Amino acid sequence: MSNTQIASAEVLVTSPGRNFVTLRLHTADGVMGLGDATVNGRELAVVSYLRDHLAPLLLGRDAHAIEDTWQYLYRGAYWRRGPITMAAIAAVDTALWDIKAKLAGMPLYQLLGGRSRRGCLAYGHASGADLPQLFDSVRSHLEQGYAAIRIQTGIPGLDSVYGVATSPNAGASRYDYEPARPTVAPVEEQWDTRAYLRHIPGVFEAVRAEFGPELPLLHDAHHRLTPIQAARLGKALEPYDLFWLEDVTPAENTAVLRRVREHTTTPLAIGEVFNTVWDYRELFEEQLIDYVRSPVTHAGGITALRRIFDYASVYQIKSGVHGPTDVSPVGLAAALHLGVAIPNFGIQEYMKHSPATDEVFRPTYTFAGGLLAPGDEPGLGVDYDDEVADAHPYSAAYLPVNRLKLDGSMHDW
Ligand code: EZ4
Ligand code: CO
Repeated sequence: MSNTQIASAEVLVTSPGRNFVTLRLHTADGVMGLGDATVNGRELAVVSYLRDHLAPLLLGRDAHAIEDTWQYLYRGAYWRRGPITMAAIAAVDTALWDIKAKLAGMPLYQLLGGRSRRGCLAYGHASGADLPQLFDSVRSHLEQGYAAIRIQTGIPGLDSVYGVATSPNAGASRYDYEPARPTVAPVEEQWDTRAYLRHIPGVFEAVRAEFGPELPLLHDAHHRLTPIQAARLGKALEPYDLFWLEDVTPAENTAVLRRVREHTTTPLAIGEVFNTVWDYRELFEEQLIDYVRSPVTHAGGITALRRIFDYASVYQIKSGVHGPTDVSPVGLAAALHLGVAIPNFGIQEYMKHSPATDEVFRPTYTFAGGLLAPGDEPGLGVDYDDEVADAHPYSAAYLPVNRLKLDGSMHDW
């Protein structure tokens, strides 16, 4: 009998261009598992939760008991849900699945039911301050092999807008590459909803005219609209056949999506800031959305996200997992193992990590023919190089905040 007791739990922080929080577990026999616990802009809160509160509880537990450990940490906290708690539980759960798959000698997707598809259709982020820059960015994504593309553009009258590269040729320092900035306080951006609503339909009309009807196109409204504004945008974009319109309204009040749904057949995606299946209950049962945005990292791990996807499948709702750079290669690998296995896979966001990040985590997933596929070695197929990681110490960074251009009021970013 091998000794599968958890013998060590280390909380690792590295910043190869951006911050990542990683949990590394070892069994007594030396089998290693990794979990991603990165919460963008609030990283050290999860470090403390894991290091001060969960790590001591894990030592001596059987690494095989994944479900029991999940329930122990979730019910045992008493304080349920919340991004910090659920990211910490996600890291433990993911690391335990990594260990179990290594002990089984199989890539993780085999334990999740086996392969259902060759790979996960991935979408990339094209952006431009104006149409010529946007078209260049779309072309460059097509050349890189993307078969689905998110479109974000500058808005006339606004200096900078979510998701748009400030300098399209700036490589790894591009704004759409990394929205968090290493500043002591959040950068303040300006917003004007009327200008945005006037501008966006024309952008999609131009993109369709240039690139044709076939290419799947997506757009992220990033929680900025009221229900009736969101309904208007969804309706205005119908002629351009979007794959989805994301986060049209702030995520707390999911019931407002009834109003949006009444007015438009543009598919809706939401959930990158959700933490649990409970956030989705009303959305699923009333069929108010088409895609689930939760990543493994922020929704309590593989155990919890798989349960969310199964529930979604009852309503023909599909996965559309969040894949920005702040979900680490560990979190992305976990999503890909789930993505190739589940019956209701939809699409996977793929923002690509920096070369420095991939040197730390050495992911074995591949991107070819528009599809992302998990590696075939036992476990998640991700590693952690301490020497490279330690050369990139934590550095405080924040996501921007938004103020209305009109009068400086705080708005949703
Ligand atoms: O703003 O990951 O769809 N992608 C997004 C991201 C989020 C960041 C927040 O950490 O909305 O760019
Ligand atoms: Co988003």
